[in-house]
Amino acid sequence: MTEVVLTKRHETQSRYWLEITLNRPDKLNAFTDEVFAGLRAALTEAADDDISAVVLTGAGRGFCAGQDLASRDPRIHDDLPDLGETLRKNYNPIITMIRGLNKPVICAVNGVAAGAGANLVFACDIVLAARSAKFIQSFAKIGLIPDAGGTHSLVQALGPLRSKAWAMTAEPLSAEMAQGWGLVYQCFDDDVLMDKAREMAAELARGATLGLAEIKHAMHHAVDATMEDQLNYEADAQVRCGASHDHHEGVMAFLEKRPPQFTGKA
Ligand code: T3D
Repeated sequence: MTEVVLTKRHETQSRYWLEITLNRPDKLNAFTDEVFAGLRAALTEAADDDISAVVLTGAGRGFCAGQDLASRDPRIHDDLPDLGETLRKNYNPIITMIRGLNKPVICAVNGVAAGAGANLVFACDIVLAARSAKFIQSFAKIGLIPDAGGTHSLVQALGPLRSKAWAMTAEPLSAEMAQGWGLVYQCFDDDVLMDKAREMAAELARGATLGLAEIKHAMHHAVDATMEDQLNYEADAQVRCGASHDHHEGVMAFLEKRPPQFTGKA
């Protein structure tokens, strides 16, 4: 049977990064129980200490079309599904795992990202998109609300008014519009997207991983913090970063006018 989520380890100067590919291209990589299990396993592998960066992408012409709606076909399934359970069991742990990873997660959005597939993108740390990609909050078309963290990440990125309008209209947003809205960091021509994502992953994998993880968690913390809380958080995080090998090495490399040799270790 074809594996519905693929992982590949890449090496760069004795550091490693992981490429995760959603692999149900004929169904635009829509989520089934098998995809959830595969993605959870892939993210568990991504949490390994020797992995310093992650790229998440999709096979074929789509990134991910959200929940597989064939598995919700009311003509086949008499009982109403417990959507609370499916969110708690499937979507929420995946979003929590991505946000908790102590390393950068790059999302290379190769094509359409719809429903929970779009909100999976926005749980990542760096979003790169092919110019042909589009984003759709499809939920309103089937009477649902944005899930997989969408109501949180959209409001943070767009504010409540634009978030409500986009979610209620379920209009497709082009990659370039999404970049203009601050949802995408960079857009690339389709044929170079993966090269650019891999270059960035290799660069980050060679970086000061502990510091990169602290950047990620500090930004997450800031969302619900007052300025005073955040100043304290920064001071505590900077103690951890300042004690690291990589901070010492970064400063030495600057003073000695040479490239740093980071280890990613404390
Ligand atoms: O239920 C719960 O667990 C609650 C949680 C919900 C989370 C959610 O994600 S809800 C939102 C679910 N997703 C959608 O509503 C999106 C449905 N898909 C679309 O609207 C369109 O497919 C797209 C706009 C994404 C792309 O359109 P297009 O024209 O480029 O492609 P297409 O022809 O519609 O799709 C290609 C194939 O993928 C097609 O299969 P076929 O006919 O060639 O065998 C299509 O049925 C299949 N596909 C696309 N999306 C899904 C899907 N199959 C199952 N589930 C899908 N979500």
